Amino acid sequence: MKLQQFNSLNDLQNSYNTRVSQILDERKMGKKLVGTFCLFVPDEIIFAAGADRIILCGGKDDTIFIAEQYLPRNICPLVKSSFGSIVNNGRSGIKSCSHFGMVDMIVAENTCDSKKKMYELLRDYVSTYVIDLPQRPNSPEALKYFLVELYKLKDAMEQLTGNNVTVEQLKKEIESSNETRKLLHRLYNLRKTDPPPISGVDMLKVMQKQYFLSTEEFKKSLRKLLYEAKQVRANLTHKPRIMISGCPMSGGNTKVPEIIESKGGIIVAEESCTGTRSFWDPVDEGKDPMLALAERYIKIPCSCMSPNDRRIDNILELTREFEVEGVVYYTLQFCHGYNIEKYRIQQALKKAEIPMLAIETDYSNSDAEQIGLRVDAFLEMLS
Ligand code: BJ8
Repeated sequence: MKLQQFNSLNDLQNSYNTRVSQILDERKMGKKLVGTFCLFVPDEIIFAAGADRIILCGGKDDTIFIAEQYLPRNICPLVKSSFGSIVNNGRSGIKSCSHFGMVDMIVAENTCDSKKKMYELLRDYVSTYVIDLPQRPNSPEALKYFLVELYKLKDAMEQLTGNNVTVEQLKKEIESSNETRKLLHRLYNLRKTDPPPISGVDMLKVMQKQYFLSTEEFKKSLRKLLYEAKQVRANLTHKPRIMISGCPMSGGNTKVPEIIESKGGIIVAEESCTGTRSFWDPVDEGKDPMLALAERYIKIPCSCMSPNDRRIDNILELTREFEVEGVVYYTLQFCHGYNIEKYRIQQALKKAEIPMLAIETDYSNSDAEQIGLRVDAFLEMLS
């Protein structure tokens, strides 16, 4: 299935300049822009304070060499690419995306070691606020602690914007984000058919825009895409149904899904932060909004959490729901959390009789051929 089949996808692909102009206009009107790197930062609080937000996770190779002047080489490419883009702004011949230089504040989070140490360096370039994320999600103390952290974030956002975050505004933003989550569920439901109407590469490109566009623009695109995807008449060719599980694939990084689909597989779901983890659970609209946010966000099964059995349960549930025939376990080089979790996940999948292929890679293309050979063999085994 090619990107050009959906006009809405073309619009999404071409949305960069429009979004940058929108931010420039907002800034002229005094609106603040917050940069984020992670799903644990609740957008709802940022929006309720009247600020806009944009994701700063880098998925491109070209700023990594800049980051390596400051950071060790043996940390994950996502951290290096992001840091390189921010530090680079206006300093070298490499052209970073301009939105990296537009944020008034970064709201970061203590997750993996690479990220949290990188944030310490970022402070020299842009105001950086870090949420202290408790990492034992099942303990009641952790929830209480996280709730206090979210109240502190609310205070920081009020200070940044000069606006009060009201309960009404929070509820409105929660409803709006839940609406996005519902639209994404509807889109993912279409992928349960055989074959699905949308390729995994296309779906990833949609997901990479989730935290880049404003929520209204993103929802508009999702509605259009849903309409178009429902019109697709599926041909009857079955392809091996693959789920990707692991590290996020930030904007610019589509290497592995492209290889899988060029070799004849079809990706039907992504258990990742550029997939189901970002929208699967809604925020409870019947509760106090701050508590409901804390409860929802602390449950995100990132590998920084311990224990993280919730992630294994989710993976197994997704394999059943999407009738997955094989899992490609994707880790970025030097991402220890996801790399170590691979063992238990492989054991769980083995028990469920679902084959798994582990791929560890970076943002370069130097290993593309070798990955292609391994994917070929994996798909052949599945068919
Ligand atoms: S909630 S996955 S977005 S932290 S790949 S930087 S984990 S060493 S991106 Fe993440 Fe939030 Fe977790 Fe999601 Fe570290 Fe691994 Fe790099 Fe990672």
